[in-house]
Amino acid sequence: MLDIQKIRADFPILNETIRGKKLVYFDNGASTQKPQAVIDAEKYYYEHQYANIHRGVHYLSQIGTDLYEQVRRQVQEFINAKHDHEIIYTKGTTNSINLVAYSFGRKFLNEGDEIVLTEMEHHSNIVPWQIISEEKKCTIKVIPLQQDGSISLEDAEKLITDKTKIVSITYVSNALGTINPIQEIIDIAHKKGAKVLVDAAQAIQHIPIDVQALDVDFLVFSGHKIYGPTGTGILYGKEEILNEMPPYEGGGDMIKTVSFSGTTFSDLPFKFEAGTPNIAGCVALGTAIKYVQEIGLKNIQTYETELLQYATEKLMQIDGLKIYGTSKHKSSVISFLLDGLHPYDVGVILDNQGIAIRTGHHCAQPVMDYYKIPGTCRATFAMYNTKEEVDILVDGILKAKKMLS
Ligand code: C6P
Repeated sequence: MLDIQKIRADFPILNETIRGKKLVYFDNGASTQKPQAVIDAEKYYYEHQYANIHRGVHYLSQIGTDLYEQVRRQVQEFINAKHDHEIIYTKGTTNSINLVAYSFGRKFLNEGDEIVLTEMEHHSNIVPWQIISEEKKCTIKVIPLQQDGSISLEDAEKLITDKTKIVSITYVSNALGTINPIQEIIDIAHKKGAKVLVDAAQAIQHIPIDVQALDVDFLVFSGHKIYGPTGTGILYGKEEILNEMPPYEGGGDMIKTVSFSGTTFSDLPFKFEAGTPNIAGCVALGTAIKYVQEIGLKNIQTYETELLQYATEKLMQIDGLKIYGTSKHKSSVISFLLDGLHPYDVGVILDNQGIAIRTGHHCAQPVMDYYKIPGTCRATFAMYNTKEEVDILVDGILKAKKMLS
């Protein structure tokens, strides 16, 4: 059982008043709010420990390096990676996927190869593959959506073939909340000799993940969606594959020797970490992960599932409201439309009541095309949200309906 009031007290922003109303924050899919401990960790680092890392012999540089590397081991433990050098720091999910698309693509993709995605992917898991596939003359195959927002394993079996080099799939759809059967997809792909990237941007904060149990080849996520700072992210990759991949960016920290006759590259993980990173952000990401671990992802998942069920039941009682994404396996996302009303107008009226939701295509335009809609209103839940807040959302929606109809 979570002590929600205790958790809420850790997040200073939840006490804010927005347009005269108490903030109800349901835009957690876009980014989660930060607990005081994370804010303090970043501040403390700048106030007391700051220097550049991996360079200096001096005390502060060594402290910074130790903290930064300690968080790498913490992430390793969090997702149960075999080695800490399989954890690459990035700027976020988008950056991680681009790194894999270009680096893996440059080495392993050839003309006629196929890349398999799903119709529910975020643009960040579509566009990098389009760019590299054009360069390498590869084909992208798309596992289609079904009406409830899920994909079928029969379709996956048909589309993943001997020609497939990589399957890149989201664990949880940001637009629909669907939890994909990633274990089954990984097994299908591996049987065909294909690698698998799992986009865990919307999963890492909700679902316990064990990369070794999944046997996944790459897993990516953003720090800012798991209560950590913006500009931080992780790429997990299996050692043997990362070792084969060429560097993505060149610069300081990723080399062993440089001369004009040739350069040799660092070993993992530094080969993929060119330039001065977001040191303070990474240190605070460690604090965010510790915060989540102390509460327990299983506890968080149980609570959020209960909240999702409550919200789904309440919202379905509103006349003219349609939920998009009704798969049996869902995470805490509710995308909806009100009959005849534009999502933007609904979002503005909710905002006037202090309720933050996201409206639009959620960077998943193919999903909107599938349903032939311009976008949705999207409420996404985190561990600090409550049933009372869901009731406020329901009242807000009823008010929006009245004002706009
Ligand atoms: N989705 C949303 O409101 P970045 O921006 O790099 O941290 O994450 C990109 C990304 C990749 N994959 C999925 C499944 C995502 O949900 C996101 C980010 C946010 O839904 C912002 S568009």
